[in-house]
Amino acid sequence: MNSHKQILLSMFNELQGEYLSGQQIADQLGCSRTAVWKHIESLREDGYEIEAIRNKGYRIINRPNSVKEYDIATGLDTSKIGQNCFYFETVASTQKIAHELAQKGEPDGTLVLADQQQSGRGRMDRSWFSPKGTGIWMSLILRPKLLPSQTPQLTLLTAVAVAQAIEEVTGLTPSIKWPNDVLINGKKCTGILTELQAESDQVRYLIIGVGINVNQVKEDFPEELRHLATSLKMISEQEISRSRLVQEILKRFERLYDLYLNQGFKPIKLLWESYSNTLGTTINAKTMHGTIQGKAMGLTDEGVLILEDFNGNQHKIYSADIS
Ligand code: BTX
Repeated sequence: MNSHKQILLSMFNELQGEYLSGQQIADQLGCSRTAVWKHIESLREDGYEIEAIRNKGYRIINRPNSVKEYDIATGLDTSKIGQNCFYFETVASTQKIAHELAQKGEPDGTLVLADQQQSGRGRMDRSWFSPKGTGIWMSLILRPKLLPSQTPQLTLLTAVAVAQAIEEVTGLTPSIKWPNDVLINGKKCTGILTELQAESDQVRYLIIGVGINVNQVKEDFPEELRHLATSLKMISEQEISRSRLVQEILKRFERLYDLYLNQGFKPIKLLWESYSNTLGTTINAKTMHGTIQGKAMGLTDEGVLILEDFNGNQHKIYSADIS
């Protein structure tokens, strides 16, 4: 059924608003006119507004802002990333599902998406607010041949892919706060969480979780997040297509991931630096061993942040909260 829906949606996409006759659909799908009608009804149940005119056919006049498998698959311009996709209405956390699927052997590039998370997680056991129908809550399974110590580079790479995609789809100007927050106008619209399973010196698999506030309005956020969080809609003042943004992220991610696997972290580092709002500024880095204050000087070629304290000593920051 889903693949039929996907073919049907691709046909509608190609026609760009023209009518598609019942007979054309029946021929393409190899089914009866009654079955065509059932497929159309099923799309309507999913929120598609479809006009039906006798002797002309069907035309989509409005699409739901959903991120179901076929919303992502229709028009997805990647060869691997996101081609294998699992969608859920409500989950505890897409990270948890992605771990389960990875353990069952789902391949590199598999995507898990949910419309809502009830226990979305952030770094260090923090929670990630993931309300229904308005955001992008997704986890990507990757199986790169990397050392566990290299994996933070993929978090940085993901932040670049998200920033590029937001720029492309919304025209907004995002910045990246080391290591993993994508901000707009200084407020957090995206969080990235990388988790891995590794055997001694080799990554078995990696799960990159991305949470993006897309179409929330201010009142949708709980009081305690309102001063630090924002959504793309709140800044751009327009409703953003979630599936279009997911597709753009997957496309950008695939390009950067290929570049990274072929040329290493250096080209990614340059891109990351071009979006950074951290470099050159004085920051507090709260690490597991205490807080260091100083100037963020840059990234090493491995993606580690270099902080110079007021005595001129340089510190390598592998993991910290920055303020
Ligand atoms: P983080 O630890 O950098 O950020 C978590 C902190 O961000 C929270 O303590 C809270 O202050 C704030 N916060 C919580 N929810 C939001 C929100 N919606 N918008 C802005 N700020 C918020 C960042 O962790 C990593 C987040 C990854 C989320 C994705 S969603 C898909 C996947 N599944 C899952 O459970 N997590 C990831």
